[in-house]
Amino acid sequence: MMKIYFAGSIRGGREDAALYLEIIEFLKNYGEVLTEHVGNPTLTSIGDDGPSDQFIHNRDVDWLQSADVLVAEVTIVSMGVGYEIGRAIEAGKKVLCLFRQESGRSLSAMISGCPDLEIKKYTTITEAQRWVDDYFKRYF
Ligand code: 6K6
Repeated sequence: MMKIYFAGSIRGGREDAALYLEIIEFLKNYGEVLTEHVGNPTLTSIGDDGPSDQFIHNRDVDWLQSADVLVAEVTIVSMGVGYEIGRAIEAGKKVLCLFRQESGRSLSAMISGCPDLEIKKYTTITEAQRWVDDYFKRYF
């Protein structure tokens, strides 16, 4: 079964957490999602009651290395998501970035200017699902 690493902001801000959950649920149609916690609505951006940061980092990098594909929701700016994208690309993983157009934000040039990933802009969750479906049909 395909392994999917979903990335979304945690300490960068949890405003889109409900959206992450919907994307994760949809991704489960295509494989195993290694990072379900990213969509957990009770997870706040404070997060000082879990494992150590070193544990989180090492575990997440291991998961990323075992994944076939990284799907990242990149609307909310997150250092962790940016870092995961960079490491996934270096490891030769497929990377799909989803960006919410109506946010009024503009993506970092280090993401929008990267030739090794695909960025899809969307407004509704249905549109995001269509991009995911299109991507997985093309590559897997
Ligand atoms: C920390 C804060 C709140 O909850 C926690 C527990 N932390 C994490 N658990 C699992 N993955 C994490 C955690 N913190 C960051 N990540 C990874 O980095 C996830 O895979 C996300 O895609 C990304 C979010 O990074 P930040 O910089 O927005 O936290």
